[in-house]
Amino acid sequence: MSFELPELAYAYEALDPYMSADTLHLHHDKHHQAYVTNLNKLIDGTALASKSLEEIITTTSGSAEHQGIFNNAGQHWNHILFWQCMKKNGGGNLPSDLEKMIVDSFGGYDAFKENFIQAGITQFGSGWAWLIQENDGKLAVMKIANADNPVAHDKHVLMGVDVWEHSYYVDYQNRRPDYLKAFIDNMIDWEFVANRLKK
Ligand code: MN3
Repeated sequence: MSFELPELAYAYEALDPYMSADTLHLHHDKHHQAYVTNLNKLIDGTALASKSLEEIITTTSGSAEHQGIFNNAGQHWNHILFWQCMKKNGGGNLPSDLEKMIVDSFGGYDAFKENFIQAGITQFGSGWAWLIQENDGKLAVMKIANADNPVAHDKHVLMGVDVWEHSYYVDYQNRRPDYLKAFIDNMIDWEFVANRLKK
């Protein structure tokens, strides 16, 4: 089986001005495509070629020999979710079940937002910030470096944001905090996030 780049569910202009069409073309069509192309090349003819993306990630996690496969598979998974977390006219009110869980877990929506933005800011270099649901049902924020992936840590992700420079430099230059704030306030598809809650 070979992996394919999924099309975006929205137009390249849909997130403008918070994430420009230029950024989406570069990030989706070039960067994400490169992860998919590299992954397919690296697993071709190996036992991994018949595995699911999640199986490839968990199988290759921590293996120095399979670092390249892990990186490209992890980034393919991360980006698939990232694109789904956003929509045109995103942000705004949260579905009530998700809002209640955020208040219960963080003390309030503002505290969650501060916590999530700080995770994104303090991820040194490249990486990701995630909102996850722990096994006890509570929500938490986690950050991971580079191409690491929440599946490899057995974490259930609700949503996440790419803080590699390719995700924001065209639109925000070095202002990563502004990008993170715009992601939360203007880009997140909260219905999609709420639908990922484990009941
Ligand atoms: Mn990226």
